[in-house]
Amino acid sequence: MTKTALVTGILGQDGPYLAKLLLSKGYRVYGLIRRYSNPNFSNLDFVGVTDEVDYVEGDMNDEASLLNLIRTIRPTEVYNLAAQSFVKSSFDQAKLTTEVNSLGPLYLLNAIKYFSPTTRYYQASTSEMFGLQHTNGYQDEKTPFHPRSPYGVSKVYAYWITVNYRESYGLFTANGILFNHESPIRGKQFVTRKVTDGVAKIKLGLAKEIRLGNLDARRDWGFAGDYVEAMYLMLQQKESNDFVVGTGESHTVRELVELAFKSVGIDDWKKYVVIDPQYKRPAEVPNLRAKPDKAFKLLKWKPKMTFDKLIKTMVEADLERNKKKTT
Ligand code: NAP
Ligand code: G4F
Repeated sequence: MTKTALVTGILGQDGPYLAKLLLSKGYRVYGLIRRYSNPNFSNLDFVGVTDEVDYVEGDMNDEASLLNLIRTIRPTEVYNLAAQSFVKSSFDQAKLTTEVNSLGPLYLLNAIKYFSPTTRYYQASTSEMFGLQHTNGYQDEKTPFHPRSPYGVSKVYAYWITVNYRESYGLFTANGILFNHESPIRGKQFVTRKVTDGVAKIKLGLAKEIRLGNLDARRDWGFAGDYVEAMYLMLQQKESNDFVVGTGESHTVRELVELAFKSVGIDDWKKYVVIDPQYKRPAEVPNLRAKPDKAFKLLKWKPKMTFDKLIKTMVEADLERNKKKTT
């Protein structure tokens, strides 16, 4: 029997990498997209799977559309990647963020409970749930949550409703508590891509500066292509479980900036960076660093791409894309 997967958030960053992985394993992949006059398939084009995905229409805010999809497709697995995922915007659009990120997962879980209880469910949980909390400088599955944004708060609800439907109804549900992961198709608002795109533009003479917020924040940055493997592995386990996924290394935004400029031969990066208060947050998450021992042991998962390689790869991709604008 061909396995089927419904992937929400298929047009985002993680969706295309996950779709590619599942297709390579012989899955039929259904990708949920919202109703658009002109949907943007550029991320799927980048990984080369646009024509292999079956697109289905729905919205995380529209319960009936999700009920109907689960009832008709009855997928082997659901990967719920859809979210309002930009932390900064969640402060200004808290209600929308809560509806998509908290109620959306509830609608999907209810649909599975009523119409397809053998479907396995993956919830895209996040290290943002830890916020200020850490255990000796790290976060693992036992670290308590103290979210610092409406985004983080919305994801804590989704985390617990995912656990609750496992405990209450015996559904196979897994939370992947993923730390920051990036790639050449990362949205340009997020700091890695904002920096790599900005550096490429400066190198090519298309821009003069990059405006940034807090350079002291530390993040555990990995490669999205590695992290979707962990998502897949979580749904192949005997028992459902929750896992922290990260590299175990953290770097400041300042280090990221320095590295990106260095990769194009610019050492005096401070000339090009302007600190702009509009990019600071009402409450910051200062330090995220994963302790992914459980994933290493039970999933036998390991990140393959280093931070240096990741940033260099992103800068190179942005140089290529921006060069096209100069010709
Ligand atoms: P992303 O690039 O922002 O993609 C999010 C996707 O969600 C987009 O395709 C978006 O659709 C879709 N979406 C938003 N609202 C929707 C709605 N109402 N109905 C249907 N779809 C909707 O995010 P990502 O980086 O791929 O992350 C995937 C998931 O992992 C997210 O849930 C995120 O919160 C979580 N996560 C990400 C990271 C990370 O570092 N990347 C770390 C931990 C957890 P449109 O394209 O139509 O806008
Ligand atoms: O790249 P960011 O916007 O990512 P953030 O807030 O860590 O959230 C991302 O990772 C989470 C996992 O931990 C996901 F759940 C979430 O969906 C998203 O994918 O910001 C990273 C850091 C922050 O501390 C921010 O304050 O960079 C700092 N920063 C400094 N200047 C900036 C900027 N961030 C952005 N986006 N833009 C700046 O100009």
